[in-house]
Amino acid sequence: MTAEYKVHGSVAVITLANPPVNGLGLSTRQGIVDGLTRANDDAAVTSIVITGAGGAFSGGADIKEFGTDKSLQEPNLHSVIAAVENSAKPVVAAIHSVCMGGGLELALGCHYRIAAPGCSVALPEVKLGILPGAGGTQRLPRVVGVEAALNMIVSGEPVKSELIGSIPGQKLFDKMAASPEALAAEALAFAQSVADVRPMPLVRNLPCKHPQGDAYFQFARNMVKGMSKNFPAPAKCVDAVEAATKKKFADGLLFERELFINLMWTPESRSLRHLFLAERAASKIPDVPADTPKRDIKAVAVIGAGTMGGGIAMNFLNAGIPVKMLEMKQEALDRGIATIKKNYEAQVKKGKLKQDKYEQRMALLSTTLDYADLKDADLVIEAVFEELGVKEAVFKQLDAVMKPGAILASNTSTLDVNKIAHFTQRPQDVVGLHFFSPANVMKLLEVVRGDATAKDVLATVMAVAKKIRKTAVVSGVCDGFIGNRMIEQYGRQGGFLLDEGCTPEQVDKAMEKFGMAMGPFRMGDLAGNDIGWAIRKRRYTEKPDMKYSKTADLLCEKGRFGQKTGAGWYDYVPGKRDAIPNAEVVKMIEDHRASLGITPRKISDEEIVQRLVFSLVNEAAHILEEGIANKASDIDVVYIFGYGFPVYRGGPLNYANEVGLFNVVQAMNRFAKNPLDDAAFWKPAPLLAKLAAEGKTFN
Ligand code: T1G
Repeated sequence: MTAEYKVHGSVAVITLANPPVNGLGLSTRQGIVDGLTRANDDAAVTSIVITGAGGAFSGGADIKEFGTDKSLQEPNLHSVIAAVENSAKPVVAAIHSVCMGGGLELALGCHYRIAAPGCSVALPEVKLGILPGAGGTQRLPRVVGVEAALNMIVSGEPVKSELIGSIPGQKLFDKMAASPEALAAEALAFAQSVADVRPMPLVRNLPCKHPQGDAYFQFARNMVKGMSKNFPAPAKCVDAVEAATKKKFADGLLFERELFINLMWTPESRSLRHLFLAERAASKIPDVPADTPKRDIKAVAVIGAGTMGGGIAMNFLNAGIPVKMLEMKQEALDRGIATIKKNYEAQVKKGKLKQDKYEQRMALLSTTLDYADLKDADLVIEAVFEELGVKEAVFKQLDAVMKPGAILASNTSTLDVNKIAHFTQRPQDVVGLHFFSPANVMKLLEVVRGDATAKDVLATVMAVAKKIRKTAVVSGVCDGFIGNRMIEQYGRQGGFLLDEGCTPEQVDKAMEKFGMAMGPFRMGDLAGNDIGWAIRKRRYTEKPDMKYSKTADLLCEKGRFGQKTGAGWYDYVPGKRDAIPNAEVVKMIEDHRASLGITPRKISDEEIVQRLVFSLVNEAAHILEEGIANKASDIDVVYIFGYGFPVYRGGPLNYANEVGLFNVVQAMNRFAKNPLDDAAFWKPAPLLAKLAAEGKTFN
């Protein structure tokens, strides 16, 4: 049982003990009910305390149980809370650290609540595409008021216990403990003090009204419209809280339950729950145990003060880690520092960063022109020109000066990390840290594991990633690692679609309607079309049989590299990001098409989306087969956090699972028959073909 029972004097204490956050899984729920029965059957017991072991009161329902029979098995959370409310002896919730979701709902079912300061209190269900499903939408408004409750439920954001406890008229807590350390003793004393109080208070019996109900909820509905574009849950949260003001408690509870169950089965909620677990699973490397000793990273060096180097440095400064930046020339350093200052000053101006914090961060930054000054850094990251010869010179210098045990990382986005590692005498200390531009903003970090990379180096950089608030995914060594290798196929399909009859705008609009933050051509204009051009030039010699549309080359030959040249697939007004279609570009595409003797055809948005997204899926299946990615969910994390794939679709592989892998393969077989496409590419990867044939999904 993952709930412990112990009697202290006349108080029975039920302690939730289901690490890591006391998720209210079946055995924990059963343990609570059993503890309540024992306490009520024991004449020596006059009151009951429920609390949580370790670092949480409870993080809510056990997300890992969702979709399994266990999550439906009695006692479900409603039954547990009913058992609490029906207890003949008062039940006190002793809350600390984390009290979220079903954990807060359990506490709201208790007769009393005592909280330690510093506890994060939330109903975050909306972040999983659902809503509080065990009475939270009906009870919370009764103790903190309708508006405060709706704000908490629709935002899903945590509020500190001492803040809620200090708002006049809010009765979420009956008592605030002096400190987390004092909570246990104060809870016992408080439980004894209420042992004989009758009738015992129940939140469900409190009134729940809003003086201008209709007007307020109309306002609330308007407010959530924006966030509800692709997510049904926020609007249902409003409906549920409104029901608390209009229905009897029992009816409100039934209404909430109905909304909860309907939302649980939406693809959006499945995607969000998938991503919640996928993001956390990404930090686990199959053959690197969680307790692998990590190297101490107290000081970092960054080589290159350009856009990437400056952004990378900011991540560490933001985490309070000193950074020494090296460049070849003072003016490059000066430019780099100026850019960092400009970024911080913009944040200060927007009120996102306090002046003193800005100054503290800048104080952690130093610069040098001399490699010898880097020798004491624990981690050095190079972000120099993307050319193997340049990397070789840098890593040979590093190998000569860095102290033993320093981690040498390359920010390369495509070059072979194994080759880079063997420019040094310490390949075991070399790893790829592929940041995504802008490096101080994008959450994704591809950790590229070389053949020789030591396990403790991997464990260390994964821990550092968490410290600098990055979502890290481990990739093996291949051209383009995970994200860029897949995006190359995505880009190829975009080019073929232009040859076959689409305009850039049509493709972009179809993909943005699908939910991509940006279509492929707007994205090319943002990143710089010359980057793809350089890769294709390499491909033309390395892989002469790899088929590409030539339109992108024609565009680059006109110097239309994108926003940085003021024109790419689209035109741009200086200082603005709006993509303005350009008639000459469209004509260039039409002329090129005509030169190939292609008669343009009308291509549906559905075909555009399928060819672009399924190209990601097929390449991802190869990446999984080759062991470049450890698991399918890692690839979804890469695309959500690095490429603007829509969160509500859960990532390309989750989306393929939703479509059905059999249907994906069927579509690919159709594309393979298109003479203007790349039939060889559309041969389903063996893993994908196998899963589809067996009616299975990516894990
Ligand atoms: N169930 C199961 N495991 C959970 C969990 C949960 N609710 N919350 C966290 N974990 C695991 C997580 O997977 C990871 O596991 C470890 O804990 C540390 O997580 C009826 C139905 C609690 C603030 O949405 O917001 O109640 O990877 O890295 O940064 O209305 O986790 O180590 O194996 O995030 O310290 C509502 C979600 C559920 C809370 C801790 N509750 N969790 O943050 O650690 S739905 C939530 C969080 C519900 C009822 C409904 C955070 C945290 P592993 P972590 P952290």
